[in-house]
Amino acid sequence: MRNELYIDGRWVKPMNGGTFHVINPATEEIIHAAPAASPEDVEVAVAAARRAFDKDGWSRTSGRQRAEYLRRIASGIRARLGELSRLEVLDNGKPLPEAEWDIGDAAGCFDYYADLAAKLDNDSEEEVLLSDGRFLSKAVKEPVGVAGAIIPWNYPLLMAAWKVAPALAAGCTMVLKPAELTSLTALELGAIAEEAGLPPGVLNIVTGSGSVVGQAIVEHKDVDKLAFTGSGPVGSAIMKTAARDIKRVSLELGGKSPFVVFGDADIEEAVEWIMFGIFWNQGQVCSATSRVLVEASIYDRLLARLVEATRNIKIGDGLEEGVLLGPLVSRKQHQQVSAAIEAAKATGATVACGGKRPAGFEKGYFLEPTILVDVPLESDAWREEIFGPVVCIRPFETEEEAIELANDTRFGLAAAVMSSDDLRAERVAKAFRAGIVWINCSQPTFTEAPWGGYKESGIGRELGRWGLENYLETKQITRFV
Ligand code: TAP
Repeated sequence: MRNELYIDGRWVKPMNGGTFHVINPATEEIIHAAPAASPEDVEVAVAAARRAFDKDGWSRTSGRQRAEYLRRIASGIRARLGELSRLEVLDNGKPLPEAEWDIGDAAGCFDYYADLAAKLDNDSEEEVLLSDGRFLSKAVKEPVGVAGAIIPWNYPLLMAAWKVAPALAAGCTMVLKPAELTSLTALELGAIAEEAGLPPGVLNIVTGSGSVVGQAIVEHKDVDKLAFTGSGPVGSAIMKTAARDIKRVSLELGGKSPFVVFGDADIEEAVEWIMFGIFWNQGQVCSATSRVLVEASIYDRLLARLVEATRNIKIGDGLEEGVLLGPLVSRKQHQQVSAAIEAAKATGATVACGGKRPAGFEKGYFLEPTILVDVPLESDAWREEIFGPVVCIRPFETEEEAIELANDTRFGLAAAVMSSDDLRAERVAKAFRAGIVWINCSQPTFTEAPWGGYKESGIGRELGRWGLENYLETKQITRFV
């Protein structure tokens, strides 16, 4: 576990000597004192990123050269999959197999953007003769500049990969700030980049709090683009500050995603996908399908099966064999999610299962997987993101009613539908006002497919070629002939 920041290709202590405690959420033990950067450290990091972009020529390297570095980073991550996965569990609490899955995906993300970087070299557009026949014009793509990335704690290394890989592929340089709650694997990414021979200043990693380190990045005049994943209020504040000097902004924010199950769906399959959709990563997932709408004809049977299966989920320390649900990430998150369940009960909702600290767990931020029924449509439990293993479930009568209920939210990140009628599933998928829609499944995420939200769930798309566009400008070059 590292106690230095990665700035300009070197490991440096924070200038003010600051540290913060890293706590294992399964044991509540302090396991490390991580480096807390100051605004002065951010200043040095941004200057290094600026120099690497403008003077050292990262922006002018060929896509193929950048691809080479990205592939080496991917290999470095894979070579340390076991170690990085364990660190992620200690820091975040998630079960080890989930952490291994995330780390493998992070490596895959670097490989994917290596391919796209290499393709950029052959991406030059044909010159076209403009209307009066005396001008030739073409459009070229160029990197935006210095990017600042601020990421959350739910997928620590994976969220870093989603931002670092496309930014570097495009030819941008970056200053990355992981969440204070989960900084360990992001710092390891610095070590992997160093081993990959990435030129100094191309990737800088500064750890510390959002209000100090994050804010300093957001306010910095030499940062051209901000990429943020996290809560709506912080995303909104970032956008406001960024507006001052017209920084480019992409935001991946929260959701309250619906999962519509029709009466012709297979109940067992539906239960499996619902559980995957809401309990994976302890429900701390922006796209978690946290509102389940079930056609009245199968509602009682599906609910009974869901309750039974949920009661069988093995809870425990993420390093323990067979555990499917670890602790929440922090005491604060545990308090917030527990308070949301209590508030739901006060509005008339009924706890069908879960709802409290599991028996036998005195330490650790553990919470039972929870199913809420009879949740009033106007209550916070139905409308606001809980970001924990809590699902609200209710019956519906008609397709129109299901769509109306599904779309009645200020969020629009994800939505899912299950039906054996393909035409109906397609119709409902198109009717959802959400950026990500799953048919007959929930949550599978692919590096090749666009990721992002409608409405208050964000701006822009990550992943796929859309993720690369976030870090590119388009320039027209026109000549007089
Ligand atoms: P946020 O406060 O939004 O944290 C996300 C990131 O932003 C962290 O790196 C955080 O730093 C940083 N940050 C905080 N304030 C900032 C500021 N003023 N300027 C720049 N950066 C700043 O989320 P949270 O407090 O961890 O979680 C709160 C709620 O947000 C959760 O309950 C959940 O509803 C939602 N959330 C959503 C997502 C996704 S993926 N959409 C992810 C996490 C949380 P520090 O944490 O280090 O201070």
